[in-house]
Amino acid sequence: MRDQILTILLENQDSFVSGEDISQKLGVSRTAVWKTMGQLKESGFEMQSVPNKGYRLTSLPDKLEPALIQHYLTTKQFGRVIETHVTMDSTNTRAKELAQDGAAHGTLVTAEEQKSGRGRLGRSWESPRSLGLWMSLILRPSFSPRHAPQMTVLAGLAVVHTICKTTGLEAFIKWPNDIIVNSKKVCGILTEMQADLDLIDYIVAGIGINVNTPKEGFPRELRNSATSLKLELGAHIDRCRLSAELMAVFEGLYERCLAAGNFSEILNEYKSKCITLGRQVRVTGPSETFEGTAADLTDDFQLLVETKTGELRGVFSGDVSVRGIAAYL
Ligand code: BT5
Repeated sequence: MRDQILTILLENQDSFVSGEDISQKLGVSRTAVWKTMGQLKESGFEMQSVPNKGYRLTSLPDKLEPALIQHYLTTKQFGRVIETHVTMDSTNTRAKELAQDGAAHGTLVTAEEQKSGRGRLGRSWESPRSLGLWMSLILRPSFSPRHAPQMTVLAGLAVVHTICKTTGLEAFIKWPNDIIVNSKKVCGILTEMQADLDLIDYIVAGIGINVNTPKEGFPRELRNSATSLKLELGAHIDRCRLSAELMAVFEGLYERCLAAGNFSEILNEYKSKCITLGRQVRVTGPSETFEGTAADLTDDFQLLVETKTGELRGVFSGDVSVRGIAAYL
């Protein structure tokens, strides 16, 4: 009922809604409406309540509220089911649990704070409370598991477009999973998959965006390589709007590729936003490290690196540091 009442208030922000109207619409008592208004006020929603007129929202809290996100949502499936948490170990871990239990394609898990946010290869992801978008999206695509890495590609491109649309900042992809603004990392992506030989059960696309983090919100060792949208823009950003926009852009790209039956559909768009191309890179693999110039991306988004001897080497995944970006000097 709380979310239903909140939705009514959000849809009528310019006018008053009477307690009577709400109780009739939802088939609940006036006392129940009144109690819920009290709960909403306690969770940070400010409102005017005027006798004989009713209630009107005057300000919204800086919280990832499902009803708020859904108020801005324009998607068919992405983000239509949302599970929000204040504190979590990792939204990816929770999303995998939900996916195992049959959660629908497009289900979104968010947290205000992650205690054990995960990066790739066992690394950790700093996820301070109320300052970022720490979210995991469950996808059940019907294509072959060999295309699973392309979900990182889609997520990356979606983040870049969303940042540009909502803030005007220019963001780039550091292949394969970092998003960069003004040479610093603003977002990381961790895609995990459950599949058998030729069928994907689910993919969890974990996205962490530093939204309103102040400089001192990052541990000292990350201050030269990490940034937030607020630090770059100089203005506070509404995380609910940002997440709804991200869902819309992500779904749009996903559907385009699904309709085209391939991912080359977005290859050129991706290349134009890929900051890695044409730069000096250092590739750190499980058994060796080598340097070269990032020459191109193949149709399946492999990075082609030209070594000093002129050899062209394909890199599927792994750690690629780009000289001049995110503190690789
Ligand atoms: C990533 O790994 O960049 C993937 C991060 C994915 C985080 C999301 S949040 C929602 C979901 N739930 C999770 O548990 N994870 C996902 P990687 O490329 O391995 O980069 C990790 C490295 O980035 C760390 O070793 C640090 O150097 C740096 N780092 C950690 N936290 C950061 C932050 N908040 N901003 C920028 N850099 C950070």
